[in-house]
Amino acid sequence: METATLPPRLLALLESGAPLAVLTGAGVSAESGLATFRGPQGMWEGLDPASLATPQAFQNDPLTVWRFYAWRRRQALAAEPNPAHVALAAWESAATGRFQLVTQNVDGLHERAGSRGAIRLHGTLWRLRCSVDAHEHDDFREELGPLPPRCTCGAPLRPAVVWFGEPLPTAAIESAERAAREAALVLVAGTSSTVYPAAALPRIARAAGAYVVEINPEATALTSEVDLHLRGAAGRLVPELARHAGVTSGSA
Ligand code: BV8
Repeated sequence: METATLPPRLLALLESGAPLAVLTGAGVSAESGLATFRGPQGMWEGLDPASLATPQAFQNDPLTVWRFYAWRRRQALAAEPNPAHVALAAWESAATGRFQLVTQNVDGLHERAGSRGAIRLHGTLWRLRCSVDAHEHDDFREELGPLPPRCTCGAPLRPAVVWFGEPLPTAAIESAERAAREAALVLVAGTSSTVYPAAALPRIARAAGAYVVEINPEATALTSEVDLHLRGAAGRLVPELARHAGVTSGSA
């Protein structure tokens, strides 16, 4: 469906500035050239990222996991925020009502586009933490020398991301669930809706009465449960929805 023929209920929610929550996944960074997790290309040297994004992988082979994340950082540094990131940052600035961005992405592109209050469910590539006591370190710099870099306590440092099998930061998931419950409109963009507990958020919102719109060129595990599936790229559809909400700056 083109956004020119949006359902009246969605247009009313966009134009009224009703409380809005936006959940993004790796697909929102696809048009910036970053590989998605479950894309056809497999993310890294044919390895399954999910097999690398685990504490066990890090324990078994910290060097390979570090090389994976160093590659992810180089990819993210070479990427630019695309119109979806820019429109969401402009929307957050222009919103008169509640606007909450919740992202599963760790690439930092939302922040580089200007988003200030994004809830980062899965952490960030751009901070490190001790693999023993989890205290966070300064942002990563490539010239740290031999991989894996070591904490002052001697333990290997790790990226400050949430790996599979690890709990999400309590504050992040609780505030994301609250935003989902309080939203009148939820946009779910660029996610296969396969990773929990993030994938539960649109369902929490819908159960609380929200109108849920999915933005994705493909059908996903969520598609049968949303009010509207806008089949297409986030880089085109998110700015168009922002324009309907009266967001004029940024790429909207
Ligand atoms: C936990 C950080 C418990 C690292 C990531 C039920 C409840 C709770 C947990 C589970 C559960 N069932 C299973 C679990 C376990 C697991 C899980 O969900 N497994 C799945 C695979 C079945 N969950 C966990 O382990 C979570 N932890 O629950 O802990 C606990 C509690 C207490 C104590 C101990 C333990 C942790 C999950 C977080 C894992 N970390 N990332 C890193 O990034 O390296 S997840 C990783 O997947 C990324 O963050 C990624 O964003 C995320 C989700 O993937 P998507 O973003 O959706 O990306 P994907 O490639 O799948 O899809 C891209 C989509 O974009 C596609 O649909 C495509 O069509 C679309 N697209 C492409 N181009 C575009 C586009 N869309 C729009 N525009 C385009 N241009």
